[in-house]
Amino acid sequence: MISLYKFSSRDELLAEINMNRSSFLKFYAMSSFLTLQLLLAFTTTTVASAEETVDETGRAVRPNVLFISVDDLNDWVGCLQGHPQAHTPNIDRLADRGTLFTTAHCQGPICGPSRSSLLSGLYPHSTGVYQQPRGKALAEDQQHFRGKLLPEYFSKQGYHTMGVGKITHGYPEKLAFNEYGGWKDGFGPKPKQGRRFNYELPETPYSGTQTDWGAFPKKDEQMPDFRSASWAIEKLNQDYDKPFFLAVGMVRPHVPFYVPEKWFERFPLDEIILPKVREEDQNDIPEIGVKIHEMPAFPNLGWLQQKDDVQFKKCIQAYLACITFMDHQVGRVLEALHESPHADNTIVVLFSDHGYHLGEKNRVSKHSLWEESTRVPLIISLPEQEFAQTTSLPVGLIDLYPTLLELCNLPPNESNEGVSLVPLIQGKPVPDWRIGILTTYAKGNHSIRTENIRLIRYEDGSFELYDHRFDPEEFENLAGPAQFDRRAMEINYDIAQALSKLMPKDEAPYHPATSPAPVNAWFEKHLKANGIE
Ligand SMILES: [Ca+2]
Ligand SMILES: [Ca+2]
Repeated sequence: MISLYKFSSRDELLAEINMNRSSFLKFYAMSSFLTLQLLLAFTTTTVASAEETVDETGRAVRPNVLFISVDDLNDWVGCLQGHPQAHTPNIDRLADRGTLFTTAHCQGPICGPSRSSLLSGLYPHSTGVYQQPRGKALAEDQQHFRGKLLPEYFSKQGYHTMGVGKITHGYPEKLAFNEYGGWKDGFGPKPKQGRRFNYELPETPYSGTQTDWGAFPKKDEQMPDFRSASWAIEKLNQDYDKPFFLAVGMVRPHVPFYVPEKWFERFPLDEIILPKVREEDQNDIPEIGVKIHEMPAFPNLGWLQQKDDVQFKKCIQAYLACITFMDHQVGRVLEALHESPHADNTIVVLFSDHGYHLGEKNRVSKHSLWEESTRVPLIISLPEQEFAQTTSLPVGLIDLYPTLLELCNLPPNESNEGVSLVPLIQGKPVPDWRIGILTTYAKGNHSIRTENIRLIRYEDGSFELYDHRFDPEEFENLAGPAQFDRRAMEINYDIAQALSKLMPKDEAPYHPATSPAPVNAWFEKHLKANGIE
């Protein structure tokens, strides 16, 4: 039985919004505050000349950056408590000495749009990269991307930039970095002759997937993430005559969920805790919401649940195993930094490009405007920071670009559309902080996430509205059909209207680099209608 919607008036909505505005950082230890101010002293220095590397106190004016990007990792990390069995001791330790952003969301819920947004500092609706780009075609775009990505900016400001593994999507890594360590084997290695262990692709005209799960290959050393970590460790053990920006792009837990057997052993199949799902969850969402989110090539809930959830359990087990494997590789890199001469002047940032559904909303995939797809882990740890802090103010990956420039005392990039997170890291009052953060999936279809509320607005004007204080799984669409009395419906409509004002009014046409391959029938029509064929 659904109770009346929780805002009884517009004043309560305003109160919600004001609560956002007046929220301050929640310190685990207030006594840490002064320490943090001291740590951050360097960020308040005016921009120094390229030659100056330390200030009068010997502190690095231009600290190094270790930029760890994880692929398709949702909130199943210990510090975000997205799954009770998630085991990520290394990421959690980083959060213990950094700022953990608990309401962090991607700007595009698939790789290409998310990465092109965070690396360019531009929203998808500004560049038109709403869907995956073809090949490396974004390099042809002089206006938004060519020479303008975050590591390229650092390079122009005198940094030595290095990258390894998956960082860009649709843009050549060799252009993006001064030194690129490669990404051999892509999302593999994979069994011979296209063999799969658990999931066979169904017959469908739509985009396929590498989705499958199993214990493979035999050794960690065969995994791209192991090699990426080793390359990064080697780089951390070298000396540099310039500050460095080192990007490490982990590919697990991206599909296929393959890692060596030993990573599965921690998660016995009969002990696996399944995520909360409802078979009829999509009954209360608008028709376009069902169609836009259909994934015919991907596993659905019915398939996962057959024979007493056997594949459901295996899928969760494998995703958890992949996360712990990836966390171990991250741990190797962090340990190397800790042991290196760069430990006391390197900022560490760790994030995922978007989240992932594991059965929720009838899907094992990203590609959605719901919480599981949009929420990401985001941690920023300053040099020598020894304590944890969290903030639940809404932030986005788009904020990374201006944040890192400010933390490194580099001049701001005027084209950046995100907001520097430095005031949040410094614990300053931020009365004008944004109310909600935007995610876009297909032109004209957006979501706004505040600290407590998610609004989705589709291109036909229909809404979904969720209140996370009472419904963290987004089961109850409060803008759903006829579930409320008239008064509640009116109030919900007002809230949706108010929040939808935060969505973009002007949207760029689809980028010419957009790949024409549709994931479903809705996208087939939509892309054609937008001139992408
Ligand atoms: Ca991804
Ligand atoms: Ca529902």
